[in-house]
Amino acid sequence: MPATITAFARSPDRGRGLARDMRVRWALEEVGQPYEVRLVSFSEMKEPAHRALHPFGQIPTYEEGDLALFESGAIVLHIAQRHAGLLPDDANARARAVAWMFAALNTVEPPILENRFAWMLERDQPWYAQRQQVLDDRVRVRLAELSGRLGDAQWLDGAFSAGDLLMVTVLRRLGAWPVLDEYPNLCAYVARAEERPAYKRAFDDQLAVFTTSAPDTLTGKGLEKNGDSSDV
Ligand code: GTB
Repeated sequence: MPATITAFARSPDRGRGLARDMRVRWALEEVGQPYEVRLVSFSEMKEPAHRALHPFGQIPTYEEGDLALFESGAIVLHIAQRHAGLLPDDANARARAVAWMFAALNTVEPPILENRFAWMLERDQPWYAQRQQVLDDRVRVRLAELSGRLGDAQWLDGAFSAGDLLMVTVLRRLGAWPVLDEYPNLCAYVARAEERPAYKRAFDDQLAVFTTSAPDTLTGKGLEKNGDSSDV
């Protein structure tokens, strides 16, 4: 039986691959595992049936036989541990790849999300300009550090790994803010990842959900108009 994941029935990002099911789809494509997708609405996510899978009432979830998982990082790690292609065989290299997974989610993603949340939810506030400076600086510090570490390499530590997969999804959360342009090697890193056939398949599949779903009342501002202010 293929694994089943959950994704937004109507993603607020309009299929730009920013919702976290994209990480799981991409990982499954990288390791060549088939999967099924159960689409859930915002209200269904908060129902007991979904909360039994995900205590916080979110997507993505992952079901495989008796196993039910939540948290995109844990799901990607599980896939990478079960199937070849996302973690090196060498024990030390494997440990370093896992360190990059944690770095993506614990060190690089938080300042990016804080910045993007503030822009989305607080940019009309009189104090926003001052706060924005601090938040922008925090992101630039991390990007500069990451850029310095990546240097001229293709990937963060040798071959492409689950660490790169998560890092690229995190960097893509910068969205329309062109700050990444200040770090040409990071731009090239993201572009290189987006060229991977597995990435393209995952992206196309999540985009197809949006393009084939019925129009709704979303506005150009996105999540805050759609009842999902908990995370973007
Ligand atoms: N830490 C968890 C994980 O990594 O799995 C976080 C999961 C999470 O935030 N899920 C979001 C969700 O279910 C969707 S991905 N939100 C609904 C809710 O909380 O009620 C976050 C997301 C949403 C939208 C965009 N976007 O529009 O660009 C990007 C990312």
